Amino acid sequence: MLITVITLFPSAFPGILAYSIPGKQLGKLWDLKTINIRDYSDNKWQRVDDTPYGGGAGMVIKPNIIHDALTSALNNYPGKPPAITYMTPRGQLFNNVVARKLAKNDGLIILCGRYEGIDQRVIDYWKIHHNMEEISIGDYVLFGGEVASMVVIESVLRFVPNMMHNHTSPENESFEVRDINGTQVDLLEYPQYTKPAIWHDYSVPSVLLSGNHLEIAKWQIEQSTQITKTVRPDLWNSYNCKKRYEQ
Ligand code: 6GU
Repeated sequence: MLITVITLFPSAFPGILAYSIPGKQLGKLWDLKTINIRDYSDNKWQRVDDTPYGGGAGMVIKPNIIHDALTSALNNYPGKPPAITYMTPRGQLFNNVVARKLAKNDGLIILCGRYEGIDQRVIDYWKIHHNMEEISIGDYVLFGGEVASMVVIESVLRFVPNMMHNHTSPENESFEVRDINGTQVDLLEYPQYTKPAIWHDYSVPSVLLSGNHLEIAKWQIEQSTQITKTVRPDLWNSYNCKKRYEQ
């Protein structure tokens, strides 16, 4: 999978993505390219933004500059068109379902905005002509899309075939817990323990030392259930609705 990030801060990449499993597979199962928006500036001062029509604070990145950067990114994908996303707090909420869908593409272009935003016309144009999708990673505002793009890249990479072999599969972590029958359930992950068996007066739950795999699996699902009910009643509700629907 070739991922191209369009940003004003290309030196921020690969950043954390150079570590751990993504880092090990960088150049093998996936590649990362950055495009500096400033390289597509239309003036000798290398400015990319201007004051907003209608007034107000902040600056807006000009549409022609973003268009040229996106066009140049797209030219690196001669085959099947890549998925194109624009990182913005105004986008659809990112989650594992979106990550799995993006991972089905051989290519991904991620546009990162900064400042107050990007001229709406180039957003509209790329949504209409190239299926660009606006994605938000949560209900808070960041200074720019760069950190959000790394969040998206990490979670997408976990669904790229062969990325996780010999490591924890993405199928048994939070939101992807399996029940006793091996069916995937949308609950938070149960707690994990390792040696020593006793630490600061805290014991590892005794069932985990029992060797009884059925009892251990039942305990883990019970933990997932309790944690989800308490911390994420919204997830617990949709889990129950889905279960009822499937019956
Ligand atoms: Cl994708 N970008 C920015 N700038 N802020 C955000 C976001 C994205 N998602 C949540 N907040």
